[in-house]
Amino acid sequence: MTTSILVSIDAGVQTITLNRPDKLNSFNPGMHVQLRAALDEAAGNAAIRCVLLTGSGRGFCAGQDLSEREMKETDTPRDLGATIEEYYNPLVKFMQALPKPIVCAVNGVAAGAGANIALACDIVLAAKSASFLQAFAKIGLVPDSGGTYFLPRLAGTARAMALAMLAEKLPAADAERMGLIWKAVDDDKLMMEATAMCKHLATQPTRALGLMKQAIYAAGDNTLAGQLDLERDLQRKAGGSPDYREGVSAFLEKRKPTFTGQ
Ligand code: T3D
Repeated sequence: MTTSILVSIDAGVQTITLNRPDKLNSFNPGMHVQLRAALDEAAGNAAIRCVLLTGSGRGFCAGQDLSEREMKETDTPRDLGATIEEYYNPLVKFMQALPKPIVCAVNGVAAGAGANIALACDIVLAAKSASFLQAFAKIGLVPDSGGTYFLPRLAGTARAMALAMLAEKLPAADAERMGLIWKAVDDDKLMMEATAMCKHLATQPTRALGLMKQAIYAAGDNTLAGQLDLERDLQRKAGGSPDYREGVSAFLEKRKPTFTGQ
């Protein structure tokens, strides 16, 4: 059986590769289910301390598989809200709530929901030849999978609006310049850099990294006072962790800390 998702685990890093290259790794229900199962494993397995998401072949992900959306004029329109509710929204929510870092290595075009799922990752690296495309306007849809949330927050309303309405390919270097992603890197360095970053993250205080996600993602919706309260509460949790104890001991003993992720 061909699998839509390839999964491997090494040195605390779970690598998830979207694997429908003939369709630019676009989503069908099987790929959704397999991706979710891999992320469930990341959540439940303490040995996984970082997730790396990438795509096989020349694309990262072209969003929804449109070959499953062909319609005759007489067909009753499909309820797209139902697929969003069943698959895309739970995926984005789960990724953001996962208390471990998710790094995305965008190896080629990221279009439609594929672009926004990349933006939902915590740190995004992209090959210089990769691009981001809010393809929705081309087919009469609106950005989903968090696009209308992430784009204005990351790049500002003016850019979000033009990216959504014009549906032009945004090269990776421009995405970096606009602050949509962390870094555009040479194509032949992408996987090396992404893997090295993930291996490093997998040695870091995982619990604290998870709490950082919680704080930073809450910031967009909080007042300063609310955010300060949240930071106090999260610092209380981090301060009770074995990794905090280890970090302070290592500093005082002038040695490298060995974090367990607890
Ligand atoms: O429906 C719901 O449940 C609601 C949820 C919606 C979420 C969404 O993501 S809606 C947006 C869907 N995605 C798109 O509209 C993007 C469609 N694809 C493209 O615009 C282009 O393929 C790209 C700009 C991404 C890449 O262009 P290019 O020229 O590099 O490649 P290509 O030749 O167009 O594509 C290569 C192959 O992949 C091709 O197949 P072929 O002709 O070689 O057999 C193409 O049909 C296939 N492919 C690309 N994207 C999709 C796809 N097949 C199915 N679905 C796709 N989304």
